Amino acid sequence: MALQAASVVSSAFSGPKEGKSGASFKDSSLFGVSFSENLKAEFSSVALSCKREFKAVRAQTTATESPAINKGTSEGKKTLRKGSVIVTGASSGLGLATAKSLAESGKWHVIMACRDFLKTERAAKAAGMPKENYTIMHLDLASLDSVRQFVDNFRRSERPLDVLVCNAAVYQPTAKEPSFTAEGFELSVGTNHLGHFLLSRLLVEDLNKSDYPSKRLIIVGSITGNTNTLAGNVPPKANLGDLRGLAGGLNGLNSSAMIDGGDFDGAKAYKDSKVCNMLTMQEFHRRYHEETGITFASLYPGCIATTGLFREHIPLFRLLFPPFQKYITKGYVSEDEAGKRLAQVVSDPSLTKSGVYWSWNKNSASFENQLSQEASDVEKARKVWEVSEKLVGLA
Ligand code: LMG
Ligand code: NDP
Ligand code: PMR
Repeated sequence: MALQAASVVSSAFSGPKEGKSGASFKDSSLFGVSFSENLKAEFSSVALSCKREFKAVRAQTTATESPAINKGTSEGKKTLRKGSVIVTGASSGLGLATAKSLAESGKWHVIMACRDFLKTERAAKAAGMPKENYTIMHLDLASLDSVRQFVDNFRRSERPLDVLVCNAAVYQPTAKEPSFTAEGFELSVGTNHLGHFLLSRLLVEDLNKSDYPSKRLIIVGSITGNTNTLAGNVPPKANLGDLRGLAGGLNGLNSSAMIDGGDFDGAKAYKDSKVCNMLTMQEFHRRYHEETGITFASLYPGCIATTGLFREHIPLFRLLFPPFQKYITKGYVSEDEAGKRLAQVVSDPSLTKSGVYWSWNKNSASFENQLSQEASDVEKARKVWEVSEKLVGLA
C-alpha cells in the first residue's frame, strides 16, 4: 500500500517564482540553428572554474574501513586506496558504461546495484570488466523493501561507501495507462525518484562515514526536464504543478498518478521524475554539504540515443532517433563517451564543487549548466523533499 500524505501539500504553490529570466525562445529555431542566449549557454564552451578543494583526510569512523591514503612503498609517496562506488542501473546503457570506465581505471571497486543479476553479470563480462573490480548486488528501485534490503546487504559487506551514483531509470512513452511500484506509486516517478530518494537518504550516512578524500552523491538528470532548453520544450513538458498528485501518493485511485494531478502521460512522468532528481540533488546540497563535505551533483551526459531507455518506444522512433540526434540536433553521444563523462563526475579531482548540474560541450569539456526555473526552485525542492520523505516512510 502506498503511504498516504494527502495533507502534506494542502496549501498549493502560488508564490512568485524566482526571478530568473531563463526561458525565452524568441530566437529559437526547431533544430537549433539559432538559440536564445540561454540556449547558447547550453551548448557553448564555458570555462571551468572549479577550485580544487580536496578536503583533508577525515578521521576514521569505523573499524572496518581501511584508511583512504596509505603510505606507498616508495618513501613518502602516498597512494589512494581503491574507491568504492555504487552505481544503480549498471546493467545497461550509461550505468554499464560508467561502471566499465571506473572498473577499468583500476582505481575503483564498482558495486553494480541492479534488478537483474544474470543480465548484469553477462553485461559486465561482455564489457570485459576486471572481475576483481566489481560486485553485483540486487536492487529493485520499484520496491522500497528492496531498497532497504539492499542497504542492509551493502552494510553487511563492510565495504566503505565513497560515491553513490543514482542512475537507473524507466521511461514509458507509449503507455496508455500507468503502472505502479510495489508500494503503488506510478512507476516512473516511483522508480526514478522515490526509490532513489530513499536509497540516497539512507546511504548518505554511509557516505558521511567514508574517509575518502572526495565523497560524492550523484543523481543523473536530463535536458528534457529543463524547459530552458529546446529539448525541454518538446511536448509534453515537465511540470510538477503544486505537487497535489505526489502528495496523494501517485496511486491513480484516490489521487492522480501524475505529480501535478493531471492525466497520465508516460513521457511527462519521466520528465517530471528527472526534475525531482535535479531538485533532490540541490536540496541535499543545502541540507548536507556544509556539515558533511559531501559533493552533491547532477548532470546531463548528452543524448545517448541508443540505450535501453527507449526500449518501449515505437520501432520507428528507435530507428530515427539516433540519426536525428547525430545529424540534426548534434546532441548525440555514444554510451562509451557518456560513461566517461559520468565517471569524470565520480572521480575527477577537479569536479568537487557541490550543487552543480554538469553538462559537456562538443569537445567533451565539462561546464556548470543552468537549470530551468522549476528545476532550480528552492521552495519546490523543499516541498518535494518533504512529501517524498512521507511517501517513503522517513517522516
Ligand atoms: C510525444 O510526441 C509522444 O506523444 C509521447 O508519447 C512521447 O514519446 C513524447 O517526448 C516524448 O513525445 C512528441 C512529438 C510531438 O514529437 C515528435 O517526435 C514528432 C516529430 C515531428 C517532427 C517533425 C519534424 C520532422 C523532421 C524530420 C526529421 C527526421 C528525424 C525524425 C526523428 C524523430 C525523433 C525525434 O511533438 C510535437 O508536438 C511536435 C512539435 C515539436 C517541436 C517542439 C519544439 C520545441 C519548440 C521550441 C520552443 C518553443 C517555445 C515556444 C515559444 C513560442 C514563441 C512564439
Ligand atoms: P537504460 O535503459 O540503458 O538503463 C537504465 C538502467 O536502469 C538499466 O540498468 C535498468 O535495468 C535500470 N533499472 C530500471 N528499472 C529499475 C529498477 N526498478 N530497479 C533497478 N534498476 C532499474 O537507459 P540509460 O542508460 O539511457 O539511462 C540511464 C540514466 O541516464 C537514466 O537516469 C536516464 O534518465 C539518464 N539519461 C539518459 C539519456 C539518454 O539519452 N539515454 C539522456 C539523459 C539522461 P534493466 O537492465 O534490468 O532494465
Ligand atoms: Mg529530443 C537540441 C535539441 C535536442 C536535444 C539535445 C534532445 C535531447 N532533443 C532535442 C530536440 C528535439 N527532440 C526536437 C526538435 C524534437 C521534435 C522533433 C525532439 C523529439 C523528441 C522525442 C519524441 N526528443 C525526445 C523524444 C523522446 O521520446 C525522448 C524523451 O523525451 O525522453 C524523455 C527525447 C529526447 N530528446 C533529447 C534527449 C536527451 C531525449 C531522451 C532522454 C532523456 O531526456 O533522458
